[in-house]
Amino acid sequence: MNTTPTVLLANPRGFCAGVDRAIEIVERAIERFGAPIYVRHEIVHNRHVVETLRARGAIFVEELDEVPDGAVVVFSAHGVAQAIHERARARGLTVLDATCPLVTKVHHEVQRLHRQGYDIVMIGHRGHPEVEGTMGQVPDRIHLVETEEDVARLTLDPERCAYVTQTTLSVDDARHIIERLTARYPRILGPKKDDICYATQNRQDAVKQLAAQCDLVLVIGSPNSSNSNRLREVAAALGIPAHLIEDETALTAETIRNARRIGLTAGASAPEELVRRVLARLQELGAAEIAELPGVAENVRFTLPKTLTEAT
Ligand code: 0CM
Ligand code: SF4
Repeated sequence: MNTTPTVLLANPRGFCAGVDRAIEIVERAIERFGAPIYVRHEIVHNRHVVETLRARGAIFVEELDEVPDGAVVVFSAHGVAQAIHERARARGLTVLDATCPLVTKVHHEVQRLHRQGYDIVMIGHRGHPEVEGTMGQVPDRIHLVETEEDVARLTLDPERCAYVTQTTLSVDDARHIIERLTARYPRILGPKKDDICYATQNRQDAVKQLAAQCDLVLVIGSPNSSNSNRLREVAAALGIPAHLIEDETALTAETIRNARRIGLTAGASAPEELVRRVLARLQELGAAEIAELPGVAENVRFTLPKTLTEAT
């Protein structure tokens, strides 16, 4: 089949307010304190973002023990357990907390529920740093649920239980798990709907619209980015072939063979610069028209930590 594919861009896509803030914290910390600045865990789950900041003087580590005494350390957007805050304090490290305020909000909720004696369910993905950070807000009585099947294995106090969620879950998967939970524990407390953030919700809505009009969907994002993986899954669940790609180098003529309408979106941690590079590559491979879908405007902005905004 000889076709000239067109490209449709999802809207919104790419950076969210929490990612903007986290990157700015690292950039400003380097300006204010000088390199090197230590960052515990990838500031956001994107290889390009990490490499760019590394070139400017950020040193990425997985454990606080790797941060030397007297250094400045930034905590990633995904948040950290209380034990890590305490260890940093005990060592006298200068901490800049880049945890997304929407993740911090869930941390506070978990602490409050624990103080009030609730058994807490955390709906999320095992091993993800946000899940470790949120569950690590309290010493006990918090249980991870990853799937609908996990709900059957819970033994909660039916009169005093509550749930919170990871911020980057699939909206549809989370709803199904919450339905199971409320069927088993009718008195369970929870947020109005879930703790999925506005950016995750909007990007999933946008990729659904996109997939409905395309025969191939490309999602720009790194393999460890939860929200980016969910975008690919949402498109695939609608029966549209969908690929998660790090950047334009993943694309060959084979990837887009027979596609007439290619949908393109980007996870919350993927820079718009990569969207431009992928578009340029698609044009090299023969794509013609490029159009952007209409979408909701996002006006969310978060303030920076005071240490970085106060005059020296
Ligand atoms: O949580 P996730 O893996 O999607 O993280 P990310 O760094 O890709 O996206 C932004 C965030 C947060 C918290
Ligand atoms: Fe915050 Fe949502 Fe962005 Fe994560 S994806 S950093 S929770 S706004």
